[in-house]
Amino acid sequence: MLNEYNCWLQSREIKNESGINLKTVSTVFSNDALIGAIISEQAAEEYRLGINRLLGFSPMLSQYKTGGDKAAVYLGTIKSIAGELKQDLYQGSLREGGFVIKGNSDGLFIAGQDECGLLYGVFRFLSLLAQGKASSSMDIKEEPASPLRVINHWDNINGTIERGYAGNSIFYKDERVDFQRDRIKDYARLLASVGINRISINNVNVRFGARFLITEEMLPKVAELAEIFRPYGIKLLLCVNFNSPMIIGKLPTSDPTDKAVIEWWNKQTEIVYSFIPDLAGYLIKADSEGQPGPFQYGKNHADGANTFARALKPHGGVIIWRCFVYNAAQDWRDWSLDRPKAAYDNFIPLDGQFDDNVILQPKFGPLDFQVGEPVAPMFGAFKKTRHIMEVQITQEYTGHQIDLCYLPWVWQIIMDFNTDYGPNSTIKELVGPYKEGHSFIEGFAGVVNVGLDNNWTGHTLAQANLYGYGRIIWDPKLSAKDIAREWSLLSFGAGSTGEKIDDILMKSYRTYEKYNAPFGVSFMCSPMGHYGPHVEGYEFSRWGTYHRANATAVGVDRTSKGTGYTNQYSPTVSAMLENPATCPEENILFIHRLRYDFVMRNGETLLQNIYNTHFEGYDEVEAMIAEWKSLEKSLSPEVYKSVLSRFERQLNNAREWRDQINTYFYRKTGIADKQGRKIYE
Ligand code: GCV
Repeated sequence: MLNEYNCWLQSREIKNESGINLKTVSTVFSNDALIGAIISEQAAEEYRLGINRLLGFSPMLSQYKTGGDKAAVYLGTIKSIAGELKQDLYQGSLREGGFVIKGNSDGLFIAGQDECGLLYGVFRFLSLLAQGKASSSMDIKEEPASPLRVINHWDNINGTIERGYAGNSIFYKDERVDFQRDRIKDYARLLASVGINRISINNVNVRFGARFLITEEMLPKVAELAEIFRPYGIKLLLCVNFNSPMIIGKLPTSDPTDKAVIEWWNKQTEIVYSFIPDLAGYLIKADSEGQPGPFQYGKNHADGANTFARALKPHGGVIIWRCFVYNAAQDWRDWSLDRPKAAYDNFIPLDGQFDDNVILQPKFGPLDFQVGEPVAPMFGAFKKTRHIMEVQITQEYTGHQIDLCYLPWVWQIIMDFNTDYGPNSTIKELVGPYKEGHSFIEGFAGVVNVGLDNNWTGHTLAQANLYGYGRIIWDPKLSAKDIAREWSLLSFGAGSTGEKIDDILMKSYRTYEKYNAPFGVSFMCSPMGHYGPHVEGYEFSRWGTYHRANATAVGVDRTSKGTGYTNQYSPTVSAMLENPATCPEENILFIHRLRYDFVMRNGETLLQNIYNTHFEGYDEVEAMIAEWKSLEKSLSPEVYKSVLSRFERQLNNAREWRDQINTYFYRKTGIADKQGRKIYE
């Protein structure tokens, strides 16, 4: 039965049906690189732990010696195995982190392109073994689509987590870096097992004591964290405050073009690297929601980013620069301003002006992780700028890990989105290493959903979102269904329980979407908290998040006749979105302002569709609860009860959404539900 803490790395005494004797293992490492050796050692240790976890015995590991005893399994790099054992596993070169798993009459070879590749190869082998898919004739070659596979923590130094729903921070407590070593190591293992290779450990809103993480006083503890993640091939990123030269350095300005400021960043960065020589770099939120940035000095974001880039360059570091830059003091009376246009307007004109170690990080959608948002127009449009895509694994707008919402579902939709800038320009086809003149998306950053809760994610089934994030950014061609199946097999084992659970997962996104704000209209949620409905909670606020519903119509016209947002896309995508008949219906109110009597593709009016989806959403939660209840006997009481209690809260939430949304539109229009279902006055 599921041990929640272990997530998808369950202990499970399975039968070894692979046909391979997994007991004797030779390690064929070339120990020429220090960090490489640490990672290879960890890979071998993970093999030992994994076999023990799955088969209940500890294999014998020994270093390969020419003329020594034959082993059943060999762990190394493609190069070291070719050199020592004359096994030609792969000709050519895989990407960093790639691996080969191959069985032949000489044994089973798990070989990385590099040491991280070996580590990932070991984890993939263990995963396949646990899924009953390992065999003595395996012949697998894999390489990650995304070079940068990043986790972002929004953890605060006081131990709270911005938009965190699974307990307090695993990194901080009481204004200091404070963690349980074992727990961090277990976390690093979970992340590495799905291929994560970068982690930012503090909130992008860098406030209070967190502003001093880059000082000699705090760096020793940060370096301890780096040391725990290092054997797992995961490098740290630190979020920094743009005003650090003033806050820490006591300079009169933080103007990124000022000589003293540039000098300050160079020196401070040297100090940082003296503690963590393999730091991946910095991550920054500038000119955004109260965070300082270059605009305050009349400078643009290339001026800002390049100063950081030049301080990091001598150390091999990068600056990841967020594109969540918009005017957060808007006037609802003004229909001409349109927040979703801001990121494109601020960054696309700078394409080509960033140094080669600047990586931009726009959110996947133009607004803010809303349900039913289209993919942002800057993807496919950048030609000379390195960039990655930000998504939320944490469920800020998707139910706070109280409501079930399986996110790989929407990530698959994102991956399939065709930017239509020439051939092969779907998002999944654009994911890959940067090459100038091409729009390659170098990877992803996922705002993570973990905290100190024993099951890491609050809702046990939300573990599937963390797992799925790693899997889909490694291989964007994987479907949400494949991932759900893998995850449930690993977590619950073979059999109908896991199958039913992945079936529940697969329905959950659409169900959530149905009872939420209708058809991509966005921001009908409660202000600040973002859980539950408050239909006009943001309607007269300063945040630029309006739906503008009146008695006849709802939505914002973002076509070329309206705010002109659709002009930011390639001509074919723009034309597709502009036409209500071709615009995806899940985004239709994001792009169009429609009358309630607009007839949708199923022949029903928009208003009737709003009613229908909200009734259906609630009913579907009830059905999921019934399905969950049918699993009681096959689950541990702890897991069964904790998930059930969340489903019960979800049902209340769905009821509030259903009734408040339906009543709101009924009051606006005076038009009743065709089917006569209960809508409150
Ligand atoms: C970290 C949204 C969230 C904020 C978050 C911000 C961001 O507005 O509500 O909590 O701040 O996005 O992505 O920077």
